[in-house]
Amino acid sequence: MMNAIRKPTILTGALVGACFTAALIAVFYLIGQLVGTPFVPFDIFDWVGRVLPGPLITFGIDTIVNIITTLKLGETSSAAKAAEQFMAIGGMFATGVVAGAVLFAIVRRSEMKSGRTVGIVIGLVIGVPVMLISASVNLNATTPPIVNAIWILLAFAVWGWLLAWAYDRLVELGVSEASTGNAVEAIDRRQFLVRMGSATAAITVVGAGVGALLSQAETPSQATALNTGDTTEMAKPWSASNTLPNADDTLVPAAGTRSELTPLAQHYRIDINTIPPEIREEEWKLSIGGLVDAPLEMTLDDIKAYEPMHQFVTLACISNRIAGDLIGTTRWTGVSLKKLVPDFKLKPNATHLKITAADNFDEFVALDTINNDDRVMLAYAWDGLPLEVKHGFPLRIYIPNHYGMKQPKWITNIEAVEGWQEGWWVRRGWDKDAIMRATSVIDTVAVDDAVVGDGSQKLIPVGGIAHAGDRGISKVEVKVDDGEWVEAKLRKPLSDVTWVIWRYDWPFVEGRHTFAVRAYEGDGTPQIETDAGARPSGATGIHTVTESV
Ligand SMILES: Nc1nc2c(c(=O)[nH]1)N[C@H]1C(S)=C(S)[C@@H](COP(=O)(O)O)O[C@H]1N2
Ligand SMILES: [Mo]
Repeated sequence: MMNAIRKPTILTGALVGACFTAALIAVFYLIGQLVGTPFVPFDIFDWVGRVLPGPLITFGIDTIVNIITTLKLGETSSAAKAAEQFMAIGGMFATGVVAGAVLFAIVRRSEMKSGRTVGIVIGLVIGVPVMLISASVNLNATTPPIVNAIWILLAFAVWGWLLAWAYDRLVELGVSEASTGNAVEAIDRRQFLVRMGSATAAITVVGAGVGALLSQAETPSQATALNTGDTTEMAKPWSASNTLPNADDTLVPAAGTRSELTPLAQHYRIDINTIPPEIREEEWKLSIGGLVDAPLEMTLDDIKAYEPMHQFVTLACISNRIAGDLIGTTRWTGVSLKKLVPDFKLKPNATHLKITAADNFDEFVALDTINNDDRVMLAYAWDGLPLEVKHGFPLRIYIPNHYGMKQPKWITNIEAVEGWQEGWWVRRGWDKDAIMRATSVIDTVAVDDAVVGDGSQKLIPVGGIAHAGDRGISKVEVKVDDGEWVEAKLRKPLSDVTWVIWRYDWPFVEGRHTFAVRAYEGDGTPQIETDAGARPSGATGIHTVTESV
């Protein structure tokens, strides 16, 4: 009657897989925080993002952004990063659930006495590719690659072994109780599952909790502290003790208009990494090679030794939607590339620089662009502080008039090449030039801030921003309902590459109204009014806001 013993089901396998995989993820997290080994779910996610075709990636990102904006989950770029992290962990968890089910299915069907070998094999079938993927994309581990490889393989092997051990235990409990009746057997099995569930849940909670505490303890709010070793003194941003260059402009923005200078903590962040590469200044060098007389290496101090330049810059992501929050303005400090390039000793046939970053992101910039525009810069500070890790510490490039996708952060290599090639996002179907579109946004209809105009007419300040790369804004117009387009007043911008703050004092009429805004570029070219999504060249269309006043 041995055959009467019920073998553990595939569903039980999925449950066992869920328990042990949750614990495995927590252990990877905790050990990562403790000793600096990779957190593999993020590595796998980043790798998948790099190998999937561009349209699929774009579709994925669009879907995430749609959900974030529809459910109003907060600032787009940080909500999106949180969503990516959640998906990364969820993906690994789901894989583990399936692995548990598969393992139980295989062992059930076979005549094997024990599933341990199959368990270890399954662990390694997953562990080996994960180890290789992590080795190829991980940017944050501080432990040697060989240690990481061994750790990942070991962890997955033990995990697979434990799945099989659970199967064997369930079988044993079945056998020992087979003679005394099914009810008792079921209770023993259930008890085992409950104990296994509690133990793995405890590991998961403790691992995740302690890991999170550790990660908070070591996150300096500024790269300064991290990279100078100086943790006692928190550097202050430039804007804390300086006035803006247009401070004398008398136009007061309508209440509720965004800050003209984006606080660093609110600047959007977009890149291909679940967690940004953390570069140590001591270990970093900028390598310059390709079509040069002799390859060159520069430290950050070498670069800082050049005469610094400061400029106010509005940066936007090409995937920013009309009135989206993937746009920000701050004060960039660095060196004009035009000043640096002669010291690269380029060969005469070099036409472009290929800029490569720590995360393998790359873009090409024409030497003509560099030589015709002093504003093209290698930047190492934002608002007077060293670049934050997520914004590209230690070095990023700025190229006026182009969306962020043309401008690598975390630069490690510059290679002089002959001829143009497609950069990272261009290869994935985005515009090869990525010239910033003219755009205008209504930030506020300041109903509670009415002013009194001529003949005691009540006026409601309406305001926002307009931007058109380095082409400037010559005029902004506002339309209420089906009225005429009326010119708004413009504030002097912080520089010729930043957004312009506009304000229109609207003669109040009670009711529900739709406000629309449009801008003209410096040379009078009107912004494109037709609605078009961000892909492939940046969103166009008119921003409208409907309010009851
Ligand atoms: N190395 C690297 N640089 C990068 C990216 C990236 O993924 N990797 N993303 C680019 C994109 S698409 C944008 S919009 C800007 C965003 O810069 P920020 O995150 O500092 O706002 O960085 C650009 N530079
Ligand atoms: Mo972007």
